[in-house]
Formats: sequence, structure tokens, C-alpha cells
Amino acid sequence: MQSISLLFILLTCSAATIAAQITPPAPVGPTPSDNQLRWQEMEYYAFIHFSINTYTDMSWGYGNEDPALFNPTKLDARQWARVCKEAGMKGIILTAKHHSGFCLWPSEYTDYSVESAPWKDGKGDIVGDLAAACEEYGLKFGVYLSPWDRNHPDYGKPEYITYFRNQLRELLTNYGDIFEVWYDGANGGTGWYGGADTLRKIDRTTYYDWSNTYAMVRELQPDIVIWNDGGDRADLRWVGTESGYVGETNWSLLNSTGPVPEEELRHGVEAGDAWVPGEVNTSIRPEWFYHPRENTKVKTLPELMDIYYQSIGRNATLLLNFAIAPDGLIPETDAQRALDFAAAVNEAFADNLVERASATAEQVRGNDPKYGATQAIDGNDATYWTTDDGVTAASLTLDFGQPTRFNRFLVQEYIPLGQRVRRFTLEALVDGNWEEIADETTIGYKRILRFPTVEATRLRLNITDAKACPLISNIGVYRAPQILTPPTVLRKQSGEVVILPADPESELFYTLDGSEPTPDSPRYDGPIATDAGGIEVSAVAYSPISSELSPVTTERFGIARTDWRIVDIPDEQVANVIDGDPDTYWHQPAGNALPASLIIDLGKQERLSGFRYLPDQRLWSSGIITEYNFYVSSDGETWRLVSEGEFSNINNNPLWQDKTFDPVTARFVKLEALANTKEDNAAGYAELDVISESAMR
Ligand code: FUL
Repeated sequence: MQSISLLFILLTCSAATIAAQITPPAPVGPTPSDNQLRWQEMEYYAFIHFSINTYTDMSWGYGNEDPALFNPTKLDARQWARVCKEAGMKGIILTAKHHSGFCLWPSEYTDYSVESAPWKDGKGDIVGDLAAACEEYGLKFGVYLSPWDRNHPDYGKPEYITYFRNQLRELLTNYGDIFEVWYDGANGGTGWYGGADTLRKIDRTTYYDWSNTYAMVRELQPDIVIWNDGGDRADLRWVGTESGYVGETNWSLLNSTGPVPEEELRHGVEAGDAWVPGEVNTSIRPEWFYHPRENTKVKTLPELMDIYYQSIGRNATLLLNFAIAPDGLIPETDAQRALDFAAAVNEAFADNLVERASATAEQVRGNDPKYGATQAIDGNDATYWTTDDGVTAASLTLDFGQPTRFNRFLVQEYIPLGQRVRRFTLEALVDGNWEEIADETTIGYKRILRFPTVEATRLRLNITDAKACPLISNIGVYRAPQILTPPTVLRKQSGEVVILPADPESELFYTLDGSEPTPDSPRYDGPIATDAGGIEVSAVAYSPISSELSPVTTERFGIARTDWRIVDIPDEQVANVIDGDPDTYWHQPAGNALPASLIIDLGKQERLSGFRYLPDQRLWSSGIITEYNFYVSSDGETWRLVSEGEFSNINNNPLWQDKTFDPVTARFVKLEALANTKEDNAAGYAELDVISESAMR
């Protein structure tokens, strides 16, 4: 008995001596500031787009819209905050001033604001209302202030920078704590500019003198994080797209100087010398502001879940936008969709199977339990499993004790000491054999993997390469319910409608009369022949196994294109522009200088009230048209200009651009590309379509 106690004392002493000698790991590379850490832990927060252009159906206000238009009848910032809170968001960023220059607060420095609007007799302050609502609902509050101001007469001159800073000072002084400030990279171009109605370009690298602006911001709001699109290093970065995802490989680092190519926005820079993590910004609708035509285009639950896994699940935060409707509220459908999204995320991650597992690691720093495998499954983000210095490959095994079904894996690095893991794999012990189920690159603050459900007794995380000893603070394993993805609906040039399932095992049902499809509706067995007129198709996927229905896809198509042809372009590929398939494209041959024209012969006279352009959908494609003229003709010789202008924000959000005009009768249409996003001579198209007066839209 005595000898056992002695042994125990000896063992305890030696463990204590070892522990005393074990030094904690040293930081590796750049590390996050306290502000960046706090912000990263917010994970999910809202954008709100609301401005004068909510009342003109425009993506970007020009700067001359009459403030008298701004008259929301039911505006309630508390509704916005309540929806965001219930949707699990941690804060709200408001477009205090968008490119139009119209201010949602009564700025001392301009009349172009709510002060000149009929709303509340010019006594309202939406920034103040939302700041108060955020406080009430326990949300953080942030502001978007567009540097580009299409209203201000001085835009482009040094005086404007003073104006911009004055406004920034107002926002950062009068509305309590601001967690994030957003500047927007869209800068310079045409605008009203106090009546000058001209084109003003600025040199983005010098005009704004960001370093002095940043200094002012930090002085006024010491706990803030500053957003920028990469050019001027701030606290966080844009990820190079507004479609709702960041690269699977995602380092929270950039180089502190030099230009930031799109690749680096998307993936960060492994050897970067500055901590600049990514923020995924996307809208719950296709566009940022409210457009009635998008009421059937609110992102579906499966789309939102994809966005979740491709943002928060890839070491980024998610900034999801609501477009306020002209009445001043978040539309019901959008609010409900966000609540369904929150419920689905909660359900997916409700039951962490590691709570019923044990964890062991192949290598533990100094054999000290303080750094043991259990620290990765203890639910405490401040503790972690790590290895000895110099060990950059090691495994951790979870033992569930019995066959266990799962399809999600969550893993976090302890980022206060830097982002380290370069590569990792996952293996599952299925029927006595180890099977690899994932081979991935970075982890960072949080990484979530999705894979088909496996049934395994053990799960092994292999860190195969890291910058230094890996620090794994948290692991989660889950079995998330399946969510059916809605089908895709296309109309080919022949007029046939094609419905494509996302999951080949599901059955498809559709309607052509605007009613909601159910399993009692016609079943889709192959292309549906339609006549030449406009048509609305709604389709749904149905799982015979779970008896579940997907969300509904609704597409409205204009006149059929059966007799259409492109005039005078011998290249056969040009037919891609009118084939109804958004994934095919055509570019004007290299060397064709802008302006470049594309003419469609519709085959017969049609009553037209608009046109639609979809740019080449490939990532970072060239030839995205920004400025255009659109003509119609009855004979293909005498042309009449019926629409001209810009495709706003098409670079960051390359969606269908719909332009309407007063109805005309014509057989030929011509889109003339005047300028593109890259300011070179290319013009590219995925699709060009017309809006016929009779067709439903
Ligand atoms: C873009 C802007 O041009 C859009 O209108 C929107 O505000 C988005 C968040 O940023 O660059």
C-alpha cells in the first residue's frame, strides 16, 4: 500500500516537473488583433440596403433622384433588428450612404438626405433609429459609407475628401459603438455631381488618402474593424465575389503592400505578412436593393445552406444582405427565409457526436494533458490539442465506441497564435477498414466539411502539413438532415422547356399556370413543348424516399426564340448567345474594338418593352459590358435608339440585367457595347434576350 502511494507521489511530481518545463507554443506569422478576433467570432451578421434608389428600381442611384420619392409608410428599424436577431445574426451594417449620395441620416454637410424627404416631415434619422434598435435587441451596429458619391459636386476633387471625412466623423461620433465600417470598392464613373452630369475618374490608390482616414476612424472607434476590398490593407478583406463563397483554401493573410489580385482575395496568401481575414458578402436576393421582379428570386434554403458552408465553413464571416422594400420593411418572404435558414443551421449542428466519443492523439506536446486530444472536444475554444515544436504532421482519433452515422465535420484552429494548417485529411473506420473521406487544405478559425453520410466507429483527423505545430481548439461531428435542392428550369431556343434535377434520384413536378407544383401536378418526363408566347414555369423536386419537397423554382420566359438568328456573324458559336443556356457564351473576336454590336433578327415583328443581357458567367471573365446603347429596327437598316445607360454593379454581381423601355414594334434588335469592366476592347455574352410586351415578367 505504502509503495503504491510512493509511486503515485513520484508520478505526480514528475508530471508536475514535466508540465512546468513545457512551454506554450510561440505565435507563427501574423496574428489577429483583439478587434479582429471579436469580429471573427461574430461569424454571421446582416447588411441592409436601403436608399433613394429603392424607389426608382435602380441598382445604383445616379445622384439626381428627387428626395421627395423617399417616403416609406411603414418604416420600422425595430422590425429589421428583430428579424436579424431571430435569424441568429450578431449585428447589422446599414447603407448610411450609397453611391447616389443620399444620406439616411440628417447630415450637417448636405441637404441630400432624409432631411429633405417627406418621411417624418424631414425629421427622421434612420441611422439613429437602427442604432437604437440594435442596442435594444443586443446586436452590434455598423455603417456602410460609399466613398463614391454621384450627387456631390466636389467628387473627384480634394475638397470631397474633407466632406467624406466629415460625414464619417458624424457617423462614428453620434451613434454609439460601431463594430465595422464598410467603404465599398465601386469608385468613380458617371454621375450627376451637382448638375455637372459628367464622368469623373479617380486614382483609387491615392485619391482617398486612406491611411489618414483609417487613423481618424480608429481614434473615434477604437474597437472597430475596417473593411476594404484589398487595395488598401484594412482589418478584413472582400473575397472577390458577391455570389456568397470564398475559396476552399483560405488563408487569413495578405501581403501588407502591393496590389491584391483576385486570386488572393479569394484564397488569401499563405506567406502573407498581415492578418486580413475574409468576409463573404452576398444578398438574400440576386441584387442588393429591392426590385419587385426579384420577389420570386429570394434565395432558397438549400442556396443559403450552401452559402453557409462556403463562407463560415471556409474560415470567413458571412454578411447577408436584406433589401428593404419601399414600405420600409424587410419583405415577409425574405424574413421567413432567413428564419428557416437559422432553424436549419441550428438543426444541423444541434447534436455534437463528439460528446459521446473519446479522443486520443498520436503526439501531444510534452505529453502534457494540458495539450492533449481531449482539449479539442471539451467545448472550450480557449484550450487546444497541440504537438511538440517541429512536429507538423500528427493525427487525432475519435472513438465513438459503436457504429455512428455522420456527414459533417467541423474543426477550428486556435488562431490567436496564427493560422498554421496547410493540409489535412479525414479517415473513417468503416467495417474495420480505414477509408479516406476528405483531403483538404486550410482550416483557420473554422472549417466545416460536408460529405455523404458514413457509418463509422472511429474518425481520424490527420494534419499532414502545417507551418508549425498545429493547434486544434475544437472539433465537431454531426449528422445533418438532407435538404432537397430545387430544380433548374431552362427554355431552349427551340422553345422547349427543360427541367434539371439537382439530385438525380428525385422526381420532378411542374405547373405552367402560376400555381404551386405538388406531387399531384404534371410529372416531368422530358422536354416540354411550348408555343411561341411568354410562359411561367414552376417546378419542384420530390424525394420518394423521404416524401419531402424541395423549394419551388419559378422562371418566366419571354417569347420563344425558335426563329431567331444572329445577323452577319459567321461564327457558329455565336448561337450560344440565344440558346437559353446561361453556361454557354460567345465573345466578339479579339481585335474588334468597342463599340461592338450584336444584332438579332427575331424572325417577325414583335411588340417589345425591354431587353435582358447576361454576361459570360465564368469566374473573372472578360468582356462584361458596362455601358450600352440598345436599338430596334423593322428592316435591319434604319435603327431607333430605345435604351441607353449602364449595367450597374455588373462586375461584382454578374447577373441578368433587365432594361425596359416604352413598348415598340420591331423585328431586329441591336445591343451596342460601349465599355466593359476591364476597360479593354472585349465584349462577351452568355445570353441576350428581349422582353416582349405580352410576355409575363
Ligand atoms: C458593391 C456596390 O456597388 C453594390 O451596390 C453593393 O452596395 C455592394 C455591397 O457593393 O460594390
